[in-house]
Amino acid sequence: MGRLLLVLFLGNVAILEQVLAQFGGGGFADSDDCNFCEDGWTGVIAYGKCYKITTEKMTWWNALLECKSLGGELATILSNNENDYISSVLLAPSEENFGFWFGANDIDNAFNFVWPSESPVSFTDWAPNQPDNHGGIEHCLMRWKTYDWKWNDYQCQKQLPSVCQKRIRSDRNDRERIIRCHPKYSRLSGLLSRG
Ligand SMILES: [Ca+2]
Repeated sequence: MGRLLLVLFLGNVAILEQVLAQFGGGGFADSDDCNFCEDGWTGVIAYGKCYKITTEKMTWWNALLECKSLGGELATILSNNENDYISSVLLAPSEENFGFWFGANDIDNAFNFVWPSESPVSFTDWAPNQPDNHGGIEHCLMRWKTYDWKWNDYQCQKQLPSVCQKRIRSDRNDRERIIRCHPKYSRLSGLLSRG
């Protein structure tokens, strides 16, 4: 039931726009039970994800492996809201990095970008004149500080920091946990109770 409720909860976009609450940061009740993400990961329940910046610079291939070694995957970006959240909250504080790796690539078929799961990339936010496969050797997605963190296809062997993701931890008590941990969202209880 809890999982069903969470699915219903995650499915109501209009309400979810109001609950872009960060987990793992300030404003979260000081209880282990309220940690939807592991230490060092920042979560957004609306996207069902926890994110982690991997500051060590590495190739896209190694970033893919690094995220897997952390129990996650190189991050996907599935909507404009998620795109904005990542740039404004996760990337904006970066002063020294001009780009971050994400999971999309067109290694198999130029200009046909897919996520690591092989699912096609639907939402995009390319920088002007991108993707351009410059020199015929740009096949991995980076978000580019130069262009307000818009997207650029880039050489996979370049060394960049990256963003990993995991699913948020969920269980049958999600509804109660969400309301308890974020009392200001208690108005959601009516919606959540429909399940
Ligand atoms: Ca490019």
